[in-house]
Amino acid sequence: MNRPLRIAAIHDLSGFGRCSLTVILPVLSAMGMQVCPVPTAVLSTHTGGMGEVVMRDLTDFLEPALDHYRRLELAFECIYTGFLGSPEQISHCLDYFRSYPQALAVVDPVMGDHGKSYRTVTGEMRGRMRELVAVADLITPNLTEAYMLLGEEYSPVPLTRAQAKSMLARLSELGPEQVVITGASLASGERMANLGYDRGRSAFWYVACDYVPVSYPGTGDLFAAVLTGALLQDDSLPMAINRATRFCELAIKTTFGYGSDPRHGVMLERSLGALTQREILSDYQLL
Ligand code: PXL
Repeated sequence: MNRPLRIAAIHDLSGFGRCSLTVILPVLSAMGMQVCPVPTAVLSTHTGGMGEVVMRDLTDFLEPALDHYRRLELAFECIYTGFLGSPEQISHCLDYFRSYPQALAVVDPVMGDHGKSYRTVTGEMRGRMRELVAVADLITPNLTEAYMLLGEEYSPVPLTRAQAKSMLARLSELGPEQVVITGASLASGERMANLGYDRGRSAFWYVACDYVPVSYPGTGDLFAAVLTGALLQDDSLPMAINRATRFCELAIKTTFGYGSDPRHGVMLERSLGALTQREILSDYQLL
């Protein structure tokens, strides 16, 4: 193929605060891929603590945009969904996945964090998110979203290896061959780790990272974008988790070092160059 891999990224566009499309576009471009943004909503900022947000829902944009791409006979190697503005958008995302059955189907089930739902996410959306997960090849919930998808109450108690494996396997039973849970603590002492499962290989992994006592919005989007880019570059799942974890750690520690307002997100601009390197990373562990 004499063109870069092409990804349709169905996420919101938040003007300030470095999340969703404003991090996904630069990350995947730096990794050598062409991202075609399909915005689900336009917001003045993300919804994490910056007061009254100005939001324009773009539900009625998704389907006509897909029709246009079909008329153009555009090919996509990956369809990647994230923050959605309304329950109907889930049906539209399903149409994108159906229209490109050969494309890698990545669902980041963006619904909440730290045990709570984001304010724009309704009960209906939480329920219907399983329909998207059912058709995904890969899902990337954080721990809060993993509990939501399983219909279980959130618990911040560190997971034993057996509990972590069970969660990953049960999420995979909802549909996806590959599952990655971000931001889990393990009872064996890892305060912050990303966990992965590849059903085809019956293999579980984790990559631990340094704990930083500040939480930045958009790091889940950053992680999922690097992970997707790495898989599209033919990294194995543990290598891709490794790459995404190390990059997020770099961006987070850089930002923490500057002491900037956490609500402004991570200083991606200072870290992006690292993504152009493609050395094999192999400091993942078997879970
Ligand atoms: O990073 C997740 C995210 C995406 N989009 C919007 C958000 C958030 C998290 O707060 O508010 C609009």
